[in-house]
Amino acid sequence: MGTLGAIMKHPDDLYPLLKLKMAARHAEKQIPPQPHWGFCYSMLHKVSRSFALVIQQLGTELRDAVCIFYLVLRALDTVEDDTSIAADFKVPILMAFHRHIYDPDWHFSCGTKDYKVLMEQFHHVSNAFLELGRNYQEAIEDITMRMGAGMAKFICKEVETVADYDEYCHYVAGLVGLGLSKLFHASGKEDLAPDSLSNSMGLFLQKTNIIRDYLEDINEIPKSRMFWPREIWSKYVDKLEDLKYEENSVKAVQCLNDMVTNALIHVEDCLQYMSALRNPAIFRFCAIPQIMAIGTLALCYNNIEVFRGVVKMRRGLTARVIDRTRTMADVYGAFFDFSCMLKPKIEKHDPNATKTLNRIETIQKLCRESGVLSKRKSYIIRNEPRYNSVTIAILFVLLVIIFTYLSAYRQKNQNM
Ligand code: IN0
Repeated sequence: MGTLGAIMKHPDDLYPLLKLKMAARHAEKQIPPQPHWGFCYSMLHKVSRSFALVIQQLGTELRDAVCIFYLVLRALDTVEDDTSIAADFKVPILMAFHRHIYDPDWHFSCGTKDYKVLMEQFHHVSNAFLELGRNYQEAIEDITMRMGAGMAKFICKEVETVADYDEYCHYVAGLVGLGLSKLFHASGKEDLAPDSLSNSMGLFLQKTNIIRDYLEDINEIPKSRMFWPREIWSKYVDKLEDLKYEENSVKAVQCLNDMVTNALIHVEDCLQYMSALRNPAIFRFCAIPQIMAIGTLALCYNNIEVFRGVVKMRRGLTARVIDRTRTMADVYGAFFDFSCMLKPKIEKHDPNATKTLNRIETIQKLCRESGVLSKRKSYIIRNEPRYNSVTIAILFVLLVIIFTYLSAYRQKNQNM
């Protein structure tokens, strides 16, 4: 559906979408003048549009540290993902990456598109890293070292069991949670969170990505590695790629539901982690991706489209999440709404129905017990589009602008 069609169907999205667009414009104008920082922030905007906006709202010192942490991790990821590099060449690079970040003369060409530029111009990231406070540097170095070693371990190892799956997700995402908690603590704005909660924050996001990206990953040429654990998919099919064939639709959806149920286990820890945050900007930075994740899981659950195309939250809903997430009440509200969206999709005959239902009801109970669920706008999509007066006014102004522009354009052409 085109943007206009989507807006007509969800008119409430219009205002947050416009606000997001203006915020993106504003953020892009604020790129620092120094070449190394300029490179880092424009790269951040290129590789992660909406996330870059939320990083932008952190105070300067923490924002710089998170920006560099994000780019170092993206670079490590680019090395891990590049299937054209032989394993015995890749492993030493991953293992030594935490030392390379101190060396502006080091660079390694790999990856494609924006990631290729990031790798080729990595000296800018190193130069910016060297300007960070020592506490920030130590946190980034430590996590990069542990993540590189973990990635290296999994280069030659498949994800067989659910324990392997948790271990892999710990290396590539749980450690990001540990690292971020250290950066927040180093900024003096937060207490140091327990590692197990920080880990769960990363696992919930990463498992959602792995579920959502099934088709994209399985169809990648050259073949990319897959992270759905054999212990789960082998209950439904003989080969992981069989899930995408139409004749296996029933099994595919059951397997998908099993994976979603597995991811839901982390929600309790994530809510606990977020409820302990005190700084409003750090809170938003952490909460927005979490709400996007539960929203994506609610969309993916029992949805065969995961095996046919792209299942993503529409841009307008993302804009609404970014616009509205400020307090823990917003988080409980969103988790409650998306759990309510998922619950009626649970079918009695699904092999994991009882387990899924229990996990959803636990989440709903936690949200209800917070005592803050009343007085809020719901995320649940209504069937009938509802037009409020602000939306009608904005639509009217937009139509007048388009009409005026088209008339002026026609007049100009007639006069020529
Ligand atoms: C992230 C995480 C992230 C943000 C905030 C708190 C976190 C706590 C623990 C672990 C991770 C945390 O968020 C980003 C979100 C992101 O990049 N979104 C994309 C959209 C998308 O669909 O990918 C965007 O373009 O906006 C995230 O996914 N990861 C990440 C990486 C580095 C840092 Cl510093 C923070 C990646 C991952 C693998 C899930 C950890």
